[in-house]
Amino acid sequence: AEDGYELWLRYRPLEAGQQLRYRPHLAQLVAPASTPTQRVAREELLRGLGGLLGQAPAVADAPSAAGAVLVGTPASLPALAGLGLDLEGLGDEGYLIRSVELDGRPATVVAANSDVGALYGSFHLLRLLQTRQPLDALDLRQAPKVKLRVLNHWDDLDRYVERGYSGQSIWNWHLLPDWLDPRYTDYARANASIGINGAVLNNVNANAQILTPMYLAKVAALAGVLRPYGIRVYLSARFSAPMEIGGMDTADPLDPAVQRWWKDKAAEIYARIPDFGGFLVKANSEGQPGPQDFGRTHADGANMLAEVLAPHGGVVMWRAFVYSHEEPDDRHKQAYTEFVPLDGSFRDNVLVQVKNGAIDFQPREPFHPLFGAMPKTPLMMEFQITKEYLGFATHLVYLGPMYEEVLRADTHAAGPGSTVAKVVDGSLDGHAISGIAGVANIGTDRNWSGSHFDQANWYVFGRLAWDPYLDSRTVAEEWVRMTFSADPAFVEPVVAMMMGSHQAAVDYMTPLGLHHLMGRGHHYGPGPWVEGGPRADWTSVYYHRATREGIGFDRTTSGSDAVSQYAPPVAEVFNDPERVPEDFLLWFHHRPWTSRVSSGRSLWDELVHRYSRGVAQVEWMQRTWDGLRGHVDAERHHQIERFLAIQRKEAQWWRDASIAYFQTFSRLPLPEGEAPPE
Ligand code: GCW
Repeated sequence: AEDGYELWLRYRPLEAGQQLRYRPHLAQLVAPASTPTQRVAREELLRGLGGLLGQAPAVADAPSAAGAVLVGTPASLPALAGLGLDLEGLGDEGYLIRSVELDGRPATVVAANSDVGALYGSFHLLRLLQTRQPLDALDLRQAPKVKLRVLNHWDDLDRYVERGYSGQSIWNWHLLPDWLDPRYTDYARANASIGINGAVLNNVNANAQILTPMYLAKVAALAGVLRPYGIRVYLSARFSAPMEIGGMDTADPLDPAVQRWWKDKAAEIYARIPDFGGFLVKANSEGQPGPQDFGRTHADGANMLAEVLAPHGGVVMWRAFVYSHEEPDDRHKQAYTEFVPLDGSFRDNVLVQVKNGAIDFQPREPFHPLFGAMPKTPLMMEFQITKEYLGFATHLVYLGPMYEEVLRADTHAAGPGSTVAKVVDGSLDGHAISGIAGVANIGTDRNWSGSHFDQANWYVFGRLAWDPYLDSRTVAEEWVRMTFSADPAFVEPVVAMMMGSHQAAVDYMTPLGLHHLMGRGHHYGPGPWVEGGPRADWTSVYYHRATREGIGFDRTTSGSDAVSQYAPPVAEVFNDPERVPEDFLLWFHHRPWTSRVSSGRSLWDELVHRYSRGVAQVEWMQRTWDGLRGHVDAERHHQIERFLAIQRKEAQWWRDASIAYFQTFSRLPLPEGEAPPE
């Protein structure tokens, strides 16, 4: 059934003409299979090529025919050694794919320095076919630009997924370690196909039980499934674990007994999982325990854990998403205020993991002011793949353009061109480690992500983690071709739907830099009126601050002064209502309803216009998708059509509710041609 289970690895037969074109290049497969990783690479190629070409290539130990494909390392496949391939610079995860001549016969090589590099190259070769690229004169070199490319599962041990909209946790703790669900293998294949090399298995709001022997046995079993695919396992560590499962009465990071407890725990973990990746920690945020409970700093806490992991090669990913809802200062400023003074005091196996924006995965946020502000510390990017604030799994919202916008933003930290991508990949400040994390949107739903199009967000996350300079449109095209159809009459409109979908959601939810207007708690529908009353960190009525005169949160130098956390050239622009990008106008400024914006409209009219534009864009997506019936199987077409209908209904809900609410402040009429909310 076309239920989406196979993701972008469907490997359905190509068009007959394509098969004819490709077969001569893929007649014979020479891929050693003496290690687990080599075996999975060979299996994937046989499965993929067999599916795409209608018949798998013949397997041989050495090339003996035209059209051989050689996959391996110079060590695993001696035939590669004599070809003068330049494997330097590919590191231990990169690969090259090249068309060569062997004894006068055309052949293709997929070569790497390591088995996992060859596995990544195998997936790339398959992608070339899936996207119908020519195989005649290949000369591709790829190496990941970021070292740690990690999914963060917010999965609890009872299989509830915090902010998960695609069923339960795929980790069946009850049946582990004895039953290894085949889904784990398919999960690993999907991740390896896009270069993801780490998975934090449990929620950052961590349960200390995961560190007990019973659970560690289960974690070790999962690590065994993921290992051949180059994926390391990490765990979220609860800072107070020594108290909860260690019987101690403190978790003070400077207490020698606490340090010894963690040292033993690390040894215990590495005895079971020799390639364990390390710990992810959410500390002193939203009520979680942390070093500050004992009068210590984030650096004290992170360094204590880093110290016990270092001898085993592990890292600490310490989250900077720290704020207190009791703190009356602008929440935008809290992480920066706490972390910048600690720059330079972290051990070198600590990464500080920073959300893309300073509030919380809003539909659109300016880049987090910490990027560029901690040059002595490797900063990991934390993106959210699950769409907590973007319509869950129901709304079609492709996150590629949003990720790209943040990665390309210029921090000006070391002069112009100091993009967030350069901070994150370590190139700006010369860091040896670097990382990108994505909060997973994966669950037990047949289609993994809750909707077909949300698979694209998993995909684009992985592709951008590998290369943060890729453009999201190219990635969307790839994904559409692999997942649905390569027919240009289909690809073009569907990519257009995807590329416009993020702006559409911003328009019908939180236009012009508004943010956190969602219903409190669930974060799904509109709730700018804030049920349950104000909260200190929202500094009164949420962040929109609507009044009779105007709307928006004043973060300028005369307001909360969050702008001053950015480098001067950026701060200057954000501080100026005439120069700030209009998409962030009300993020940084409180503006009169009657002030003019660049379209020539008043702010009020522009707000209404953008809400309506968002709804219209969803209607356009519906019409476009309706017109594509027949290009894709009825099963997936139907579900997407119904989901778009839900999105249309809810975009209207967002628009009407928001406009009606804001109108109680502005008391202005709707502009000409705009229907009033029903
Ligand atoms: O986005 C918010 C979520 C919480 C989450 C928290 C965090 C895991 O609403 O559910 O907790 O951020 O990132 O720590």
